[in-house]
Amino acid sequence: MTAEPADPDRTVLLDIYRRANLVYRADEKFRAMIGAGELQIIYYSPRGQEILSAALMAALQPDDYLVTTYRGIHDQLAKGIPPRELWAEFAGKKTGTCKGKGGPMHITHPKTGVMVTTGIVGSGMPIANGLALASQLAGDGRVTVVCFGDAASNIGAFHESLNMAQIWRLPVIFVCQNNLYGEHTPQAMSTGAAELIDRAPGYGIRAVQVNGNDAFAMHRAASEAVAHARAGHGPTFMEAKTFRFHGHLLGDDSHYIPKAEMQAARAADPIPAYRRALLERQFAAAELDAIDADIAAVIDEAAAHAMASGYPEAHELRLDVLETEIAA
Ligand SMILES: Cc1ncc(C[n+]2csc(CCOP(=O)(O)OP(=O)(O)O)c2C)c(N)n1
Ligand SMILES: [Mg+2]
Repeated sequence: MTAEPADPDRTVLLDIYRRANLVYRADEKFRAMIGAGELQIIYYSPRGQEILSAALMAALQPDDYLVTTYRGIHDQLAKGIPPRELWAEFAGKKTGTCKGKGGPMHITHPKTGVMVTTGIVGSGMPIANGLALASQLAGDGRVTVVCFGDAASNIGAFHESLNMAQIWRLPVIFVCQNNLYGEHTPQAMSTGAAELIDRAPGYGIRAVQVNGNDAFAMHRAASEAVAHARAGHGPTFMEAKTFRFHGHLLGDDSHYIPKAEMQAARAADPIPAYRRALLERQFAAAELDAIDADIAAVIDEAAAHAMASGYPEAHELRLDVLETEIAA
């Protein structure tokens, strides 16, 4: 008989709770503000994928690298980007991570290891290999995580990157957040393989399939992949199953998702499920409520700060592009 794997330490469990609920609150606030006309942006809700990112990022060190996609607000917040700076960048304000000139598609914050956010599907993986190669050459012990979707696993760069990472034993973790849809197309219509993990053996790469909505399983799988990479053993391909509750972008009526599938996913909502799991482990409801209240205040303040900040000036347009600035 195999023993049940041990839970992470209680501080880690609370850390995951905090990160996941930070994403949850931020998303609620973004949707409320956009709905009220206070913010005019194209918005991609991470609702449903919060636990996956929170458990993944809690397994990393703060200076480990992350590359993610423009639907990656859950990854960015869970990795540690200060909500104020993230919010301001979403709103195009000069107090943002990229001084308001990158916007939601290009969130970058090297101080918290968020090195690249890209809108080009599948393009993050070769970049992650480059970051991991730099760490390997420098011997700095960092691990690079790259997040992407199920549909991105059909892009050529995915296949080239897995192959190269394995040849060079790069300290990189390829995290495929399989939410079963790419834009408005179900996985089965775009992908020959029924299970994405089945693509990995062709490259000889270590591979693991996990329920990304299960914080315990996700944190365990991520910790093992991190330990493998840090020990110099090379990359992991991780297929983390999840679901998105608001379709591809806000305003999407999700008509292409069978109603029963959506209902089942919502009934298994990972946010309340994780809270229940913590209560079953004798965490006090009051302690979790206090974290929720603190997060709500942090998000409200971040949003107010962003809205009160100014836009970049016209003369700043060509600054921050090259190391040596071009005179305006
Ligand atoms: C190279 C490229 N092709 C197409 C698009 C348009 N596009 C944006 S998101 C998307 C689907 C992405 O799906 P998936 O990889 O599953 O990620 P998810 O959004 O579900 O997390 C597509 C085709 C793009 N941005 N880049
Ligand atoms: Mg997808």
